[in-house]
Amino acid sequence: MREATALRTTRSEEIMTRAARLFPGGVNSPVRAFRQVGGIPRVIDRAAGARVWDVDGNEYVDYVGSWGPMILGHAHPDVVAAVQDAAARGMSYGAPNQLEVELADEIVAAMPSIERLRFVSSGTEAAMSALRVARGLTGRPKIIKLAGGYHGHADGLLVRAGSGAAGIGRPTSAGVTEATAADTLVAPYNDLDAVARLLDEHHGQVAALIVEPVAANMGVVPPALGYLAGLRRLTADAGTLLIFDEVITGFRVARGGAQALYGVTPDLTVLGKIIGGGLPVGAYGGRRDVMSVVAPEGPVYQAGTLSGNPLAMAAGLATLRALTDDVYPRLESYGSELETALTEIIKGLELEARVVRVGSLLTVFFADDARFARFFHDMLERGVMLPPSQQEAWFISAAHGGAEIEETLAAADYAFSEAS
Ligand code: KE4
Repeated sequence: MREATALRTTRSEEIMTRAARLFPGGVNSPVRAFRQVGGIPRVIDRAAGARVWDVDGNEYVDYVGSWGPMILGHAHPDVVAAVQDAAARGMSYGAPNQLEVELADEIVAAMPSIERLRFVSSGTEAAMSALRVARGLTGRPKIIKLAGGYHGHADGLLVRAGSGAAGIGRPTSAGVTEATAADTLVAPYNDLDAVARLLDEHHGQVAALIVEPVAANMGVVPPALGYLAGLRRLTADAGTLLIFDEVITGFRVARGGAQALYGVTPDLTVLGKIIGGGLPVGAYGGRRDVMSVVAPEGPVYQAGTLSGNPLAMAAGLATLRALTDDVYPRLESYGSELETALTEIIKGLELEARVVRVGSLLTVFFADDARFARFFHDMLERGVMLPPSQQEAWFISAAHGGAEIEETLAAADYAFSEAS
């Protein structure tokens, strides 16, 4: 492992100075700004396998993985070649193409609950559209989300739990009206009674409940035993559609996603990240009858200039085809070894921290953000790039192997001792 010398960040600083003049917070997505951890965001120059290099030439073992898409590792040769081939045939047609059909076939084969789907260009678009389908199909106005669940930045989903644990939502963002937020009900995650109460209080009013079947936007929080099956039962009894937001878990926790891992079938599934192989893709899909309400077949309108873009389809298709059966046991084995070793270090130091993992998603929870920030920078200085937020998951890829876990644990040995 490289001794921690203060890494050169000259070029990152120069570029971030220009970026600050051009973008709010100098970034195109807030979490990249390092606001929770402080310091200079590293400007990435290139990535390959399990590693990224910043513009100052510093190398890092990467656990951001573009927030999930890079499950094969960066610049996988099959994916790069597929995108190059597609680009040479034209960047975008705005017309049906064979690649979107091929990718949809792979998704439908992996997730039988999806009989038909629609591609869009982000997870946000997919979640927003799935909720519109549910409202269009049921004619009901309300939706339920779980506190701490993140489903993209559509207005009705930027809502936190209002006063008390469950009830009418309150906007989490300026620009979202109270009226919009009022149609979003919020319950604590892993609390079936709170959901039952909301469905009862708003009888016949709730179009859908949307849930991350493994929460990964408050750090990794697995569903309590029976929770997902309980949601399935409660929503079915209430005539409410159950939407699994599998933007992170889809093709990650299993090829068939969390719905396969936990054996619970949603009415609609929201996908993104991995199915685009790093290019902008989202999708929503479900039973034939549910999706029949979507234009041009039905009255629910949804459209997109770059939906089904051939390059994005090619990247997603190459990714899913490379996600062969042997990949998941490898992800599980790396994740398990990392979790065990990190837990051992924490125990030895009697540190107030704990590791939570589901497959290749892992979070180290600290008692407070300050300790997390210190840990983050101690790891960064030692060549390990973690998500710069305590509310995110570490994303392990199939390219992570012996060298990466050795460097990660050597850095963690030091960083945990500093945090203790
Ligand atoms: P996008 O619109 O960012 O493609 O997807 C939104 C979304 C939907 N559902 C889940 C479960 C998600 O995790 C996300 C986006 N994830 C975040 C990080 N956890 C993206 C990173 C970012 O916002 O920059």
